[in-house]
Amino acid sequence: MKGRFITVEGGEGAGKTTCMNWVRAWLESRGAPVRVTREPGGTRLGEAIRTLLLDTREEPPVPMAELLLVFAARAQHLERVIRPTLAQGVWVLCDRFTDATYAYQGAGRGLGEGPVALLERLVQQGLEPDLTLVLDLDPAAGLRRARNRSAPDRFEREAADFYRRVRAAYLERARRRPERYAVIDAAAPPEAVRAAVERALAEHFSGELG
Ligand code: T5A
Repeated sequence: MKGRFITVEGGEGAGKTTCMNWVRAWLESRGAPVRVTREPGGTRLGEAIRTLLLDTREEPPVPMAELLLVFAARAQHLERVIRPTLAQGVWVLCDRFTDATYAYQGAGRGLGEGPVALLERLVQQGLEPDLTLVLDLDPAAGLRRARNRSAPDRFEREAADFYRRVRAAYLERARRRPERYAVIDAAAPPEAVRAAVERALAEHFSGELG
């Protein structure tokens, strides 16, 4: 049996890292083998591309170069990690995936959905997550959380309007395909966020995991 593919998305500081730990614990407690990974990243090449994308000391890529770099990392990740892992029956839990590209490069950078959709078809050949958890949070609150934790990366230096577009894009994607997404109120206290995440997992997977 093939593994399932779950992604966690949201704006800066929405609590993805925290949420990934909850999802992993929920799956493992039900006997599902899980591989945790992230984008951009997940392979040596992908992590090198991540550094190029996030490091404020690097030359900033123009939006189209940024889009192509994200998909270059994704192509490597899919072929070397995601597809083989799923084929072994192991679940893949990924911190961000193509919804982030629609949100950040498509909406945030203003490239639109067209170029993202084109590359998605080319690179993914129909593969998409079984479930995407969207942690929804007012961008100002998310940036405050992220800045309390570490120095801002290149994306965390964008203007407020950029994050409003990112948030709106995530919500719009979830609205169009409610069966593939669960929108979680990430402004709630951690216990409430965890409960909402676990409800979404149960709704989607308890039939197959018990
Ligand atoms: N990117 C990525 C693109 O532009 N295109 C793409 O296609 C892809 C894949 C890096 C960047 O790459 C861009 C988007 C990103 O800018 P990242 O490192 O995954 O991606 O993204 P970040 O958003 O920078 O991740 P962070 O690590 O900053 O945020 P998290 O993981 O969402 O937040 P987390 O869990 O570390 O929590 C932040 C703080 O909040 C607290 C936590 O303890 C922590 O201190 N917290 C809460 N506080 C109160 N209430 C709660 N419910 C809380 N939950 C967590």
